[in-house]
Amino acid sequence: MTYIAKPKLHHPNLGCNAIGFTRRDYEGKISTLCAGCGHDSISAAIIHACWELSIEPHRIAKLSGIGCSSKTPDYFLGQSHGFNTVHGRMPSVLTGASLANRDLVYLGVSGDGDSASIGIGQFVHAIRRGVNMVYIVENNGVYGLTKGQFSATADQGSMSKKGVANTDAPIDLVGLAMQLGASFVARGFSGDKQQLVPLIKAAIAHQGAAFLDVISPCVAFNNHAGSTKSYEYVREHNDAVNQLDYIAPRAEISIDYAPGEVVEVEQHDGSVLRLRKLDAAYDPGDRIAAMNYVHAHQARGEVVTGLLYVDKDPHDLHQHLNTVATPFNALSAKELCPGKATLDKINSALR
Ligand SMILES: Cc1ncc(C[n+]2csc(CCOP(=O)(O)OP(=O)(O)O)c2C)c(N)n1
Ligand code: SF4
Ligand SMILES: [Mg+2]
Repeated sequence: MTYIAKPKLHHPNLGCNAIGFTRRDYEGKISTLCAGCGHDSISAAIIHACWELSIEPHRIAKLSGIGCSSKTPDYFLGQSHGFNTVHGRMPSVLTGASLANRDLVYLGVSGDGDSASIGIGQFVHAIRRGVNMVYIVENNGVYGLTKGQFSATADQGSMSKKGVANTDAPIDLVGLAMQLGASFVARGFSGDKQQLVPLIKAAIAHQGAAFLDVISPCVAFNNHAGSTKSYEYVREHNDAVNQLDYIAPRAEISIDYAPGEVVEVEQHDGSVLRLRKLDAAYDPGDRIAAMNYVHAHQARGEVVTGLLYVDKDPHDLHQHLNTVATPFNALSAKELCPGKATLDKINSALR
């Protein structure tokens, strides 16, 4: 990998957020991805969302696997914690980190190859366990880094750059995440920042497993006619079910819509998800109906985007395991090691 640091100088009048940071404080190194790669737009949306949420950068931990998508955490949040794991192994490392320190915001960044092929076992278990995280798949339907082989999310019949049709059935990560019990499921498009930024903000505020599938065209290997993951195809077949406004806790709600036009979901931290319905029949609170809707539209070649499912009362792994609230690094040696007598008692209970 090549690393190019960004110059530190910036315009003195650059706006600050509530904790005094500029957008530049949330940036990383200069990207080495191909010009026009969808992944860079997702990095920009993450920077925007974290800056607007005024999260202190040291409170975020970004983890990834291997791929062009998994390289991107180097290009945003340069002052945050980072861990670039082995291919497909981000979810287990993230789960361990989250169990050791629940005070951080966990941002898992992966690719369709990283999560739907080599890492699919890890993906499904992190989701079904309800790890409190934002899990983003930057989905381009190919293994970009290894030069454009079809990935497991490539649609059947989608054409490769060389004109060969994909014959395998695709894995739909959104449908899978809903079936596995993710409490927040959304799909965005790297070419629609207006839709993507509030989805990322809402996913960060969500206390549970939040999964975000972002269609992110690979301009080098999968942006031609006949591909269902190209900019042109997604723009033409994008079926957005709602438009989300994320309203931070205690922020004033300034815009009013006519009754029935919006659905409001209050999250545990007091933030409000305000959903302007673009499809009047769509209910993001109904998991089964959402799965049916997404699959029926997918069969027609449409790409359903927006906040697809949200559980108003999510439970996460910490609640399931009744873990201690204090991060391990703040516990004393006595608390971490309760002594021989306690250990003997545990061991004898297992005999
Ligand atoms: C264990 C292992 N197997 C295979 C590879 C080769 N490899 C590197 S990246 C990659 C696929 C990346 O695809 P994706 O996750 O979709 O990321 P993209 O580059 O498309 O963003 C593969 C197969 C590897 N690095 N490690
Ligand atoms: S090969 Fe594709 S995925 Fe990788 S940086 Fe280039 S455009 Fe992006
Ligand atoms: Mg890919």
